[in-house]
Amino acid sequence: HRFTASQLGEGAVSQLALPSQDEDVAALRRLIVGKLAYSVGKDPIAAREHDWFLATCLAVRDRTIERWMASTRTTKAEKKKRVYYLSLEFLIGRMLMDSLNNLGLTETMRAALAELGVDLEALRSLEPDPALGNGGLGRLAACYMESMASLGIPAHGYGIRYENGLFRQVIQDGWQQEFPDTWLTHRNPWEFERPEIAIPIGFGGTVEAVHADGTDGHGPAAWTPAETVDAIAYDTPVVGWRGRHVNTLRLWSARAPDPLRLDAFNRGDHVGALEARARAEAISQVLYPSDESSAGEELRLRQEYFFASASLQDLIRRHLDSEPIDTLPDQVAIQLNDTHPAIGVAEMMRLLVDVHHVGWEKAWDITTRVFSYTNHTLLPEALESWPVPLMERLLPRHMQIIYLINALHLDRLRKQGAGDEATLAAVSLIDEHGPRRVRMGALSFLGSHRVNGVSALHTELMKETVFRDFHAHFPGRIVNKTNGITFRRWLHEANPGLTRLLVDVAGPQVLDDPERMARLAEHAHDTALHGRLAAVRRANKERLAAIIDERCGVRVDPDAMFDVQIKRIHEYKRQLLNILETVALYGAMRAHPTADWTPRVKIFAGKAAASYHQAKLIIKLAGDVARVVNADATLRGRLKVAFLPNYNVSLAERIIPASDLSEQISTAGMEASGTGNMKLALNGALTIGTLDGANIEILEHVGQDNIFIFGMTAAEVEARRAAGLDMRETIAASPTLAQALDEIGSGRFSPDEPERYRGLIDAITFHDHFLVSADFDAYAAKQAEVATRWRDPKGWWTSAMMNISQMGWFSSDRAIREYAEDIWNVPPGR
Ligand code: B1N
Repeated sequence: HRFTASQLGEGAVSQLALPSQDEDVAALRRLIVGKLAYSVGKDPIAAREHDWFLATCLAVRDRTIERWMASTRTTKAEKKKRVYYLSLEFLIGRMLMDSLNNLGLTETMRAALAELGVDLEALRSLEPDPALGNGGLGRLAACYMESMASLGIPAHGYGIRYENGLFRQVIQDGWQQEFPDTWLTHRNPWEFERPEIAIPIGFGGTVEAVHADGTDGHGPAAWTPAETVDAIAYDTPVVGWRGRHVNTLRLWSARAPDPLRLDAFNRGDHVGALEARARAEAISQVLYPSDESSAGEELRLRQEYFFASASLQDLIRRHLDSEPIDTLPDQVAIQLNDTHPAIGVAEMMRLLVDVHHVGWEKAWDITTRVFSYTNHTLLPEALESWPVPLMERLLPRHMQIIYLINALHLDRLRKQGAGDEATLAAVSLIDEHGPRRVRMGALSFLGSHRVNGVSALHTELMKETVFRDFHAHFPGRIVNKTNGITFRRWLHEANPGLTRLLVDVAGPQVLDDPERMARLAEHAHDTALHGRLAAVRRANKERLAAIIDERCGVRVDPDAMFDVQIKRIHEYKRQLLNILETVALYGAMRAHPTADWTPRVKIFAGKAAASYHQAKLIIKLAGDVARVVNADATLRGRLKVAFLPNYNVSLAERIIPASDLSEQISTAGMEASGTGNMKLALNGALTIGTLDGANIEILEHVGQDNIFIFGMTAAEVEARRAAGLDMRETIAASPTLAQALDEIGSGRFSPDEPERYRGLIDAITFHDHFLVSADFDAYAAKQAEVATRWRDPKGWWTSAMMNISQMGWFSSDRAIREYAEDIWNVPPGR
C-alpha cells in the first residue's frame, strides 16, 4: 500500500478543520521582515538562521497580543473569577510550533518563510527547550496552562524564571555528567520583561506586636525584615487551541534592590560590594534538580517564599484595583502545585491580617476558601518539612502565624473530642519527633478547602496513609483529579500522521472533542486502517532510528518492536527490572540462537538526580549491557539496547510517536499517576505495567485484552514488605532471575570493574524494598506474552487502535473541567 506524504503526517493538522485562511502569507512575510529589521536589527541579506528564528517568534508573538489583551479585557469587564496556578516548575517545552499550531498559522508561516528562503523545520530545531521542571509534576503544570487557555478559563501561572533550568545530561564513559542549561543566552523571544513590576520580598529581621485591643494575640504585627529582594515579573502569553483565549505565565526573577554597595566599593571591598546582590539573585539562579525528594536547603525555602509572596502580593493588588478584600474568594482560586508554594498559606494570613487589616477569623475564612492543594507523591523523602529554627530565622512572622493556626486547629479538635495525644500529634503542623519541624503538607491541607490526589489509587492511598488522620477529621476535603495531558502537543503536533488518520475516521470534530476518538473502536479490526496506522508508525520509527544512530551510534531496525522506558531514573520506577529482563532475554537468545525471536529494541531515556548514586549506577548498567548486547553478532540484530541522552520534552515528542511498547512498571502504590503512560497509549503503544497510578484507569478504559498487566498489587506490596524483604528464596526459585543477577553481579557486563554492580545486586537480594526480584518472574512471563502478540500483527494493531480510541478521557481538558467544577468554582469553559 502507498500512502501520500500528507497521510503520513506532513503539514499541520490545525489547518484541517479551520475555515479558509484569510491570514495572508504576504502579510506574515512582511511582518517577519519588519521584525528582523526593527527588533533584531538585521538586514535580510546578512541575517543568519538564528536571526530568522527570532524574527519569526516575535512575529508569532505579535499575533497573540491582540487576543491576549482582549482576553484580559473580557475577564475584567465581566468580573470573571481567575485561577492562579502556583508551581515551582513549568516544563513548557519549545513554543514555536505549539503557538503556530494553536493559532492555526503553521502552513501560512511555512509558506511565508519559504518565500524568504527559510525552512520552518530548521527554525523549529533552533529553539532551546526550556527545562523549567524536573519531570511529571512540571509537565503537568504546562499541560494544565494550555488546557485552561483552550477552555477559556482566565488563569495565571506563577513560578520562577530560573536562569538555569534542569541540567543537560551528557553520558561520558557510560556515566551521567551534568552541565548547566543556559536556555536564556540567546534571548527569549516569547517573554515580556516588566521591570516596573518589582515586588519587595522580605527575609529575616524582627517582629513587633501592634497593640490593638482585644485581639488576643490574633492581631496584626509589624515585621521589619533584615533583607529585601525584588521580584521582577516576566510574562509569557499562553495561547489556547484555535487562539480563542490567551492566558499569562508570569515568572519571577530575583533582583537586589541595591545592585552595588558603593560604601563597600569605595572602601576597596569589591567583592563585599557585590555580595548582597549575588545572594539575592541566587534565588532565581537555578532549578533544584530534585525529583521526588525534598532538597531541604535554605536556598530552596527562599525560592519557595520568594515566588509565593510575590504571586500573592501581585494577585491581591490586581483584586484590589476593582474590589474590596473580602470578595477575594469570589474572584480568586489559588492552586498549590504540591507543597512547594505552601508557605503561601501563612503569607496570605500575614498579608490579610498585617497589611490589609482583616480580622484573624475572617482572614482564615478567606484563606481556606481561596486555596486548594494537589499532592503528587506519597514518598516520605519528598514530603517537605522545615526546621523550626530555620523558619524562625528566615520568616519570623510566618512562624508566629503557623503557631497560631496550629493552636486554634488543635483546640478545635480537642473540643470535638479528638483528645488523644497521639492523634493530635499526628495532625499537628509541628512534627515533634526529634528536632521540631514545620510540616508543609499539613499546612497545605489545613489552609485548603480541597486537597486532591492525581489518580484514583493515589487518592485512596492518601486517605489511608499520609493524610489518614486529617481525612478522618475533614471528611470530603480529599478528592481525586486524575491527571491528563494536552492532545494539542502530544498528538496533533507530535504525531500529525496519526492525527490525520483520526480526522479521516472520526471527522474533524475530533480535534476539538477527543472523546470522539471512541469512534475508532468500530474500525479497530479494519485491516486497511491497520495498514495505514502501520505506515504512519513506520515513518515515525524511521525518524527515531536516525536519532538513535546519530546520538548513540546504535543501528536499529525500524521493523523491530520499539520497547521504551522514558522517565526520571528512580528505583521505584524500576528501570532495573527492565534491564534484568533484558539480560535474561539476552541469555536465552544466546542459548537458543536459532529460535524465532521477536526483534526488539530496548530504548531508555531519563535523568538521574545529580546526588542519587543508585540512579546513576543504573544508567551506567544500561550502557554496559547495551555495549555487550549490541556487539554480539550471534543475535543477528534481534536485540538492541539504547540509552538516549538528555531526555527532555523535545526528545519525548520524537520517541513517543515511534513507540510500540510502553514500560510503566513501578512498584505498585509508588507512582502517584504517571502521565507518560497516557502519552504513549494515546500514540498507539501498548502498555506493559503494574496496577499502579493511572495505569489502573488506563486498564479500565482500554480493557484487559489490550494491555499487559503483571505483578503485585499495592496491597500485596504492603503485605510483602511487612513479611520481610530478604529475597534469597524467591531468587533460588527462579533460575532465570538467579542467572541474570549472577551475570551482572559477577561483572559479565563490567569486566573493567567486576564488582561495580555488587551493591546493586545485593540490595535486591537481601533488602528488596522496590520488589524487583519479587516481581521478576511475573514481568518476564508478561514480556513473553508481549512477544507472542507482536507476531500476530492483526491482534497487535487491533489493540493499538483500541488504546488510541479509548484515550479521550485522559485529555487535560477533562481534568481541568473537573478542577473548575469541583475545586475552583469557575465555569468549566467551552
Ligand atoms: O507528579 C506527576 C505524577 O504523574 C507522577 O506519578 C509523580 O511522581 C510526579 C518534589 C516532585 N510527584 N512528586 C514530584 C517533583 C519535584 C520535587 O522537588 C516532588 N513529582 C511527582 C504529576 O502528578
